[in-house]
Order: sequence, then C-alpha cells, then structure tokens
Amino acid sequence: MPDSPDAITEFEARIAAGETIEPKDWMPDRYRKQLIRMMSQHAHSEVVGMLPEGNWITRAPTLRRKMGLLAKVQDEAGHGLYIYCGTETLGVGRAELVDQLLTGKAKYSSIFNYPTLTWADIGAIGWFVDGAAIVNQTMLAKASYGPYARAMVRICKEENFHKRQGYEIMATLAAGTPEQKRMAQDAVNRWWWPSLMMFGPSDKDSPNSAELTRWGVKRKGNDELRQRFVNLTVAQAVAIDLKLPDPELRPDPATGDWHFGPIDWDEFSRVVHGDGPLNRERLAARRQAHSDGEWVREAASAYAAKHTAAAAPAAA
Ligand code: BYC
Repeated sequence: MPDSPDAITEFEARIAAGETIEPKDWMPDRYRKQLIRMMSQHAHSEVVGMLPEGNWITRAPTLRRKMGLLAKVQDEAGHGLYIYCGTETLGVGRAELVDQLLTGKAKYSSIFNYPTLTWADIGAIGWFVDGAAIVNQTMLAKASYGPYARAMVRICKEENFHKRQGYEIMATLAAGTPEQKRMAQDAVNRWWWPSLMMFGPSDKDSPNSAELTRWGVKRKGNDELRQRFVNLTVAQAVAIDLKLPDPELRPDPATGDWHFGPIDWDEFSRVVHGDGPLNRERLAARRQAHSDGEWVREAASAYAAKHTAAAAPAAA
C-alpha cells in the first residue's frame, strides 16, 4: 500500500523540527529504501577499503607504522560492522547486503579501486581518503536517522586518528631524502583526483541528493563538501611542501574558496560501473574472504542455536 500523504506530511514536519527518526518510528518506504542503499554502500566501502591498506601491513617500514596501520585497518572493519548493524534496524539482514556486494549489485566507494603502489600511498589514503571521509561523515553525523547519525559520531573520532597517521607519514616522507619526497609527491599526484570523486557527482547530476536533502539525511550537497575538502587540504599540502596536481588551483576572491580544475567524470563513471584499475581484484578478494570465512559463520550459528535452545524454557 502506498504511504498516505498525511503520514508523509507528519513525517516531514518531524524532520523539519529537527527530530531524529528512530527504528520503530513510522517512515516512508522510500526513506527506508534510500537509507538501506546509502548505508549499505557505506558499510561495503569500509570493508572493501581495508584491502588497499591491508596490502601494506607486512611491508610497513617500522614497527610503529605497522601497529598504526594494523589498528587503522581493524577500525575500518569495525566501521563496516556498526553501519551493517544500523542497516539491520531498517529490516534488512547483513547476509543479504553482503550478497549484494559479492554479486556486484551494490556499489562501494570508487576510491578503493585504485592500487597502493608504494608506502607513500598509505600516507595519501590516510590524509586524503580519510580526510574526505571526515568532511562527508561529519555532515552525516547530523543525519535524520538516529542509528546512522550515532554511528558517524564514533566513526569520525576514529577517522581523525586515521587522517593524522596518514598526514604524518606524508610529512615524514616529504621531509626525507629526495627519493622519499618524490615518492610522496607521486602518491599525491595519483590519489588527489580520485579523492575528489569520492564526494559523488556534481549536485546537478546527483539523482538522489534532492530526496536525501529533503529528508535530512544529507545536510549538504556533494559539491559543497568537495569544496570544503579542497579548501582544507590546500593549506595542509603547502605546510609539508607537496603540490596538489591541479594547474587551475587558485584562490577565488569572489567566494573565498579555492577554485579547482575539472574532474574527469568519464573516469568516475568507468570506475563506478566496474571498470576501474582494480574493481575485479577487489571483488575477487572479498569473495575469497567470504568463502574462507564460511566455517566461522557456521560455527557461530551452531553455537548460537545451541545456547538459544538451552536458554529457552521447556515446553509445558
Ligand atoms: N563511489 O545521487 P548520488 C572510508 C553513486 S569508507 C561509488 O550523489 P548519493 C575508508 C551513488 O551511490 C567510507 N559510487 O548518490 C575506508 C549513486 O548510485 P546508486 C566512504 C558512487 O547516495 C577504508 C550514484 O553514484 N564514504 O572512509 O546521494 C580506508 C549517484 O550519486 C560514488 C562513504 O561511503 C562514489 N564515490 O551520494 C579509508 C560515504 N559517489 O546507489 C577510508 C557515505 C556516488 O543510485 N555515502 N556514487 O546506484 C555518501 O555520503 C553518499 O552515498 C555519496 C553519494 C556522497 C557517496
């Protein structure tokens, strides 16, 4: 049955009054679907996002770096789990969502389809990718859906540590030998534009933004957040003497923003639709991990079933 106009009006009034929507509250079917789409995609991004960095755990240059990276990658798994739990409150199970990822039906962030070629890429991911995620997720911490917003508060705290470890890696390399500095600059050159693409298409080409904004899930548009990220990052690059690879980058006195050059939306579209540098490898790695973990899921379910049965009162 379609949602009644009166119920939708009342729901939208709650959002306009700044109320938080909780799992047992009435919500339009479309709101629920949009949240499931966006949150599950976010959870998948956290999980797939472990792969590019996980690739460097055994090759971290010092024990301190290895411990930092291990902790970060583990945090990303935790972020995925918080958000999958959030989606469960909307009535969809994690197994179904994971299946959508593994069969290629669900998206995950385009950024994780790029390779990590050198240690400096780990620095660039922390600085740019976690930096972009903080800008996006600080906004989502004010989203109208309570479980998603609350997950973002905790995630943003952890992302702050991630960003600092990445920036520190870059600052160290940039102040190191000429070869280390070249490596840092090369990583900046490769990760900058894909990081800007993380924010999604321009608002005029974003089919979901209007609805998500009306319902208070998104509080700011993709372009505004992207601009905020550029404005914050320019000064950080200057401070460690690395150059952002954009000849058009200049302050715009009219807006107070940093003007940046055009984004290659054809590349974005190719990556989002499965044809990026490592899309196939990423999905293959996730499928392999899922299959390797089958015995763990079976054992956990058997344990839960046994203990649930033991705890149940005997039938009269
Ligand atoms: N990549 O209408 P739009 C992390 C899709 S991980 C792929 O603007 P929306 C980390 C979009 O889904 C956290 N697809 O969509 C982990 C839509 O397709 P569908 C990463 C993208 O939802 C490990 C279509 O394009 N952050 O931090 O209004 C290590 C049209 O877009 C992308 C999140 O996941 C993309 N970049 O806005 C380090 C943030 N952009 O679904 C770090 C949560 C767009 O209609 N998500 N698409 O077929 C969001 O904030 C929003 O979903 C987006 C897109 C801004 C990404």
